[in-house]
Amino acid sequence: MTDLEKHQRMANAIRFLAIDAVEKAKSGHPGLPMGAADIATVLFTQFLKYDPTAPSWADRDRFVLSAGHGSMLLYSLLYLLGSDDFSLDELKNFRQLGSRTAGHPEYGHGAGIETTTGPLGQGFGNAVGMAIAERLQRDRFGKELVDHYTYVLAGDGCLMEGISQEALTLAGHLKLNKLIVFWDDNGISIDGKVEITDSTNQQERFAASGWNTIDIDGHDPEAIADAIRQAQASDRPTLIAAKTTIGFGAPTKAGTAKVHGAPLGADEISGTRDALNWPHEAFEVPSDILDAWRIAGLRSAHAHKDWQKRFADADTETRADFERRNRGDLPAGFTQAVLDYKKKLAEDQPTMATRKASEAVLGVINEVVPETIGGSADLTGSNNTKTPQTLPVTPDDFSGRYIHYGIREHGMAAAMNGMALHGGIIPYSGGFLIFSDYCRPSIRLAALMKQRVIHVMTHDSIGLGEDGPTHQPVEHFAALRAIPGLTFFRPADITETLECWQLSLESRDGPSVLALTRQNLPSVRKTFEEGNLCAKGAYVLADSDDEAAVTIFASGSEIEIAFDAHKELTEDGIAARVVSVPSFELFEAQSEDYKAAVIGSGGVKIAVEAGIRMGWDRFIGNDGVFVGMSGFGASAPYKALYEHFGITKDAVVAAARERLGA
Ligand SMILES: Cc1ncc(C[n+]2csc(CCOP(=O)(O)OP(=O)(O)O)c2C)c(N)n1
Repeated sequence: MTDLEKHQRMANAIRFLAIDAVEKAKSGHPGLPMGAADIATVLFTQFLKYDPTAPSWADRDRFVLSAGHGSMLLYSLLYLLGSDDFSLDELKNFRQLGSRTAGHPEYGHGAGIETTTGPLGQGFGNAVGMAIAERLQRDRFGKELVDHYTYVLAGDGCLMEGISQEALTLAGHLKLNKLIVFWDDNGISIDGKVEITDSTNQQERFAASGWNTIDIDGHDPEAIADAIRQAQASDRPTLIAAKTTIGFGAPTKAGTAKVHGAPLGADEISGTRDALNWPHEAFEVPSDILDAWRIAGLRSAHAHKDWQKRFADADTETRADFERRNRGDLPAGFTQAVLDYKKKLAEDQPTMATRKASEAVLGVINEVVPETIGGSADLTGSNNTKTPQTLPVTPDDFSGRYIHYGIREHGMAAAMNGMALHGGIIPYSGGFLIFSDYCRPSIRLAALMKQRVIHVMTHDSIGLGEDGPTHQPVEHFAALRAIPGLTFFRPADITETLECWQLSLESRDGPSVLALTRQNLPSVRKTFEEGNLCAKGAYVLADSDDEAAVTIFASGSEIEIAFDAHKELTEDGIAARVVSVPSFELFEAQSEDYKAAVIGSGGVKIAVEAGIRMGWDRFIGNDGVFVGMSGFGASAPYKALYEHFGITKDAVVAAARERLGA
């Protein structure tokens, strides 16, 4: 058997596992694995530094299947290489409940799935973050410990999605030369030929943003290997445009949209077996080919051993720091630093916007947590995410800790996911809360993947004032609270901001959004509390001596209004409480007893929040009073807006009186 024949048979093993699994599941996407099998075979058997016996080895190369619908490509590769998680039975269970082999690759289902993909373009965005993380870690720990590539397989769909523009321009600007993207250039998507909808010259597009580009026949193993070698030597990220035939080998469907996302059917499968000379039963890989794959799977064992030696030779402090960061543990001094600062705040009682509060808190955090990497989507001065510890990262210097992401919210959020997935880094960034809409697809995936990414989102309501309704979040609190697994925080003052930051950092298995104000807020937490009160999600901030006739629930900037109303009601002899609600999600996680006590059984219930009512009935019931927004905001100084929309102390007091008949 010549080398070429061997290569082709190894690639055919991928093709037929994909064909057979899709056929058995009666759904799935055989076209991409069949078309990209040659690329994957060359990459995984000759280049990818990946040891299936140590799949979480920190210095492995990352492979991201951005075109997640081609999931059977990845599952087949992992099975063939000898991964414990991807047995033949798992492949036979493709797309079934509880299998590791979900319709699209899902992070956490099995080792070797580096990220969840399916929403096209996301994987590419994640990979940019992984490549950034690699450069950052290499700068900190040296080439001896961190030196790996990030490979991506992207389809036409990934490159058509807008996120790809943000991802590729950021990667080109930062000269992420260890990022290597294969474009599976098969000219087909679901509706038919790509030419019916797009006529971009992708190579010119990438080249214009500082990429190295190479075009090859994606079925020629030598050309693929040469391209990877050239890419590895490049001082820029590389796009390898690989011309392929979707559904390669299928006699009547190859090269057409028919093979993109449906089982081939018995006749076509039999024709493909003949055409590719693969006379084996479904799911059968002949032993010589399986052996060849398993041997390829052993290829990186040496590299892994060598790395282990280098790691053992590193000094104790470096080893401990590297391991701690990769485990995701916070440094020992973190909790004490938070408490010390909280004590100081209880004494100082500063009045400031929570975005400024966040900056002050970050100054404390960044001093003791060296793995935070900050950033902003061109709103650094507004988001207050930069501190003295975080010097900018530049294309030629990754010793900094601050990324100027540019006006690329979606690319930023996707890259942050990739940085968190890579490990060793806690990414946080800044943007306007209104543009959480531009980050939402990636935030949702961070929640699905349980990744610790922290989004500082400022200018969180009509309180931002003059910029008007295009910039004023109204439905965003509710929309973010709706994402399962995301913790949405709206702190009321600097102490709550500190506590919410602490919770975000300690929340290792999920993303957080901190919604912060532009306008100044007084300190409402008057005494030092060792415990983190915000951890309960909602808590009684101001109580009444007698049983409360009125309970006012509020979050963030509206706590001030709640406080003023509480004062007036109390002075008038009406027993009232204020409940601060920094996080709906954390409140829901409390015991039933606690929740019942905070909500209270009787009395008038009023919620005040400069957003829509959705979600607040949980606290105030259907018959509670909501003082907030019911439509879009307007452009005016913020105090005028609060008056105009009736979100005032007087409105709260009047509603309470009316209900009480007092
Ligand atoms: C954001 C997003 N929009 C739409 C889809 C649905 N979808 C899945 S695959 C696909 C076509 C992709 O075409 P291409 O990348 O060329 O893949 P190929 O046909 O080569 O398999 C579409 C529209 C998706 N997964 N993600």
